[in-house]
Amino acid sequence: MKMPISAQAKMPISAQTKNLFSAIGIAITLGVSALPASAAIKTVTLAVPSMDCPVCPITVKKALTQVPGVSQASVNFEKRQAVVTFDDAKTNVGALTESTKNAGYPSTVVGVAN
Ligand SMILES: [Cu+2]
Repeated sequence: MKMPISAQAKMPISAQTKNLFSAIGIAITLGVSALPASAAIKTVTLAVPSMDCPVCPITVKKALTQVPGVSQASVNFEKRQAVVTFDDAKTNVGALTESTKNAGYPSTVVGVAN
């Protein structure tokens, strides 16, 4: 009689352990699949000092948003800055500064955020 009781007592524990492992497995799977997507989206702030009138930001914004991989670009004339959200699997900061330069507005990187 003692043996079946101890065997029964162990059963739920091993079942819990299996559930725990499968939960960890799911968490790892989700983590791995979510990581590249979240790491790829970055936001860079560019200084664009040569913008000298309120129409300039329109040209700069157009140049930035035409770069493949750029999802958003907001250009602030007062700050002389552009804040660009991009997928770093598709483009990079160098391509962004190049695009504003080609549009007539050389820019430099203020900072990059993930
Ligand atoms: Cu202008």
